[in-house]
Amino acid sequence: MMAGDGTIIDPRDAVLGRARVTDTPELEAFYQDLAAHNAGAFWKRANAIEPWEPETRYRPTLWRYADMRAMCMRALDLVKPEEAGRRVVTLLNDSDAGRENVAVCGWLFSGMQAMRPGEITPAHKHTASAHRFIMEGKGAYTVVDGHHITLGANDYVLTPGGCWHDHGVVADGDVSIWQDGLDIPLMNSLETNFYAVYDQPTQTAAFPTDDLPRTFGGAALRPEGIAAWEKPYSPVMVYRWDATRDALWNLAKVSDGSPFDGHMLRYSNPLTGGWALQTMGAHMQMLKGGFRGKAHRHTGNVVYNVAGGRGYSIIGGARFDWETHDIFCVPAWVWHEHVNLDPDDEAFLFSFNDFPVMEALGVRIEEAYSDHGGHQPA
Ligand code: 1HN
Repeated sequence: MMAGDGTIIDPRDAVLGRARVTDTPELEAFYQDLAAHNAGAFWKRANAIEPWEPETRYRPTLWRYADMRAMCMRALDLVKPEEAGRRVVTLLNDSDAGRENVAVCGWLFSGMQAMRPGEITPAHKHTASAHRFIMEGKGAYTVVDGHHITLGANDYVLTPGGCWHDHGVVADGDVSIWQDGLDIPLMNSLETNFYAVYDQPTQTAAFPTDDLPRTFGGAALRPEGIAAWEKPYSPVMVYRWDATRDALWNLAKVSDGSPFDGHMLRYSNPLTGGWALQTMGAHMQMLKGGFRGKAHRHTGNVVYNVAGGRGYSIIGGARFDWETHDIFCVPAWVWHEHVNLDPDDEAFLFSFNDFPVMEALGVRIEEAYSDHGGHQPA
């Protein structure tokens, strides 16, 4: 329903407890006087700022790898990483909010970073946390607070907020493309983002190569006799694809998984079982051949990267077909369900999210879709 002044009226607002004031000439004059005093009548805006349920300003959006890979290749020719700082093609949510906030979805930033063999991105740090999913390439590495970490396709790697980091690809490697995820929109909304550049172009490794994943990456095996890890993020730093896939296969041998997500593993901090970073979480999920998930919705935003396979997701009632390395997002409180189109082979979906923020604030809420046998009308 539309009021005379163009505001949307929800019929549910015609109840005691909701704002339903009829404006009069005296009230209009009052509103003008309030405005002149940097004040307003709460009841004019109460229903808009207290929606009955979350109303996202973001839209489900899909980026095809075939297109975006070509854009990365063009960026390779057009700018040097030293000039660009980071040669990143930003993924902008298809909404005014996405373009304004430079957000892929909600509190999350994402981009695709491309690097040639022999290139480096200069060392820097920021309050915002980053994590990355390696889409293709050989010989890529990152250095995080002096820890040199080698990277391969489908690995997931952390750059926690406040850590110095620089990246590169070794001279005899391949062009590497990875997806970056950052909590930049959150940090900027909280007005907490600081940035600094390192006094050298790159860090000198201060520890043996891959020391953190080799020390802490033993799944249930926890090292004794070494200094306690006091930091608020996971010490594993990089989660290898082979181990992740094997863990999913093992899980599928003994469990049916979730009706919504199939078999799904959290990239966790092994010391706490919680999320690897304080502000962003990540998962790898496996949809078995022919899997057809049920629909649900939840608070928090999720950005997916198809690690392998072919299928589609119905998000807010619209179908998005995907294949390997396509990226798509599910905004907060939007119904979604996933389907693997291959009857025989698994599909793998990497995803990252802002669930740790939702949990820390006590607002992680989920609901299953109950109509039509749990599926959105197509
Ligand atoms: C950043 O530090 C990197 O270090 C990539 O690779 C993308 C996007 C926004 C802000 C910082 C990187 C980024 C970023």
